[in-house]
Amino acid sequence: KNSDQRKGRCSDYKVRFLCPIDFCTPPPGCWTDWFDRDNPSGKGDFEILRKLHKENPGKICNNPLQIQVLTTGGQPVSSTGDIIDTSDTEIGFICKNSDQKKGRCSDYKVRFLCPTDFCAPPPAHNRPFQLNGKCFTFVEMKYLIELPCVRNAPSK
Ligand SMILES: [Ca+2]
Repeated sequence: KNSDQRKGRCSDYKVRFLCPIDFCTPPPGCWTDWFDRDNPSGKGDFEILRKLHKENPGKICNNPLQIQVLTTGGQPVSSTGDIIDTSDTEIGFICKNSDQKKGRCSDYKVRFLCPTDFCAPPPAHNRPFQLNGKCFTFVEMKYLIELPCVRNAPSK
């Protein structure tokens, strides 16, 4: 406040903030769906990658790059005050009820960032399309190039 200063005026300041890693430019890849396989009713909330793999074949890559965890209500882990046992891309996520002062973990969901070779094919605007009998596609979402037209299998 200017009124707090002996010289009657503050200097002009600027600020910046350190953000969590998932705010920063992520490595190339794609996020899986959210998974919530367990509830904290037993020993805790166990969102174990090995079990998620078994229960959701083909839905999670074998070598995730990042894990993201939220409560099932969409709140960040830091908002719950829970002590987290494990949260990584090898084991997955573990919150043990016995670690909590209140005796019980919140219910969490997890998702994983997978490398691009696991991700879905490019979106529709990258697929070839026909115009006036010629075939084109966009490259790098910028350049329009002509392709030899490939005939689809004849319909019956
Ligand atoms: Ca859960």
